[in-house]
Amino acid sequence: MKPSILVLGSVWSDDVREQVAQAFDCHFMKAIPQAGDAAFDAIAGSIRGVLTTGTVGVTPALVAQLPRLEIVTVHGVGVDAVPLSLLAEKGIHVTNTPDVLTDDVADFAVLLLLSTVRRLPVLDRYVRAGDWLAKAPLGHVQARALKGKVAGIVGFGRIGQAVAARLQGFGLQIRYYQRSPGPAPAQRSASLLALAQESDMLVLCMPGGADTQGMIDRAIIEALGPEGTLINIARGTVVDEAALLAALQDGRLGAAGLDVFEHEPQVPQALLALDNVVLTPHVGSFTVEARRAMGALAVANLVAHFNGEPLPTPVD
Ligand code: 8YV
Repeated sequence: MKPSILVLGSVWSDDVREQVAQAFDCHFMKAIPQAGDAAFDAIAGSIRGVLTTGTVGVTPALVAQLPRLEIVTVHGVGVDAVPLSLLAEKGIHVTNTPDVLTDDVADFAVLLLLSTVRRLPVLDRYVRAGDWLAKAPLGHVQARALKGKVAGIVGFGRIGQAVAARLQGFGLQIRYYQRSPGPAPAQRSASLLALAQESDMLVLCMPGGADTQGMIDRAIIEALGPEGTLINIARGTVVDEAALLAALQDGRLGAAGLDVFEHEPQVPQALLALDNVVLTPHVGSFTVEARRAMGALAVANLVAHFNGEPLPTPVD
């Protein structure tokens, strides 16, 4: 008999669905089931594994309803939506999908940075609206150059370093900040505030979770300044979204490219009205190739666990 697993979230491509369905008795649910969900109650006692996304994760309440749970597999690198210490206490394994998405997420960070500083969506809308034909003025659009400027990377792990390597090719000077020193010869600023003061653009690549919650606050945003650009491909929770919105509205911050939001998929209505922002729906790893590799690695972790083999990518 195939082990029963719960598959949470709405990101699954047909090939991931097929792969998991081959190996497991799968129960798909788009969101974490609410108390009193009869369909879930009927299967909860049989569930031995959960496959979930980086943002849906699992909650302590869900874990409490799954008495036979042995493993939580995250389809993504970030594990901030998973209660790691609770799962460790219960002896439940956790895995994620590092490395296979690094290049595509780093590419996306660069894409979002370029789109933001060159105001790509504004220009696209200009053509579509017939403004080019109508010879409407374009001089108010503040497209900016990258060359010779300083890019500050917050979080200098695998993704941060991959972003830095790409941005060097655009003639940007690179600095970074994280608590522990990263690999030489990259230049680490003395503090996050110093990095924001020294940089023309900040690219957020740090993990989410309690340690980084609200780290990009009003002081950091103001230090980046009226000509500065903020790019967030990390987690919405790392930014004080209200402070960001206010600074973008009144010109204390130049521009922002945002792939993640505090309460996604909700995006503050006022952000939608701004021309100095580029908004995308949490798609850093959204390529056919990365999503296929993430799916395969997630399934490989589940299969290894149920075969009693070492887990390919456990989270410590
Ligand atoms: C995904 C992510 O969007 O890797 C992460 O941490 O946030 C993303 O790659 C998500 O986890 C897809 O399942």
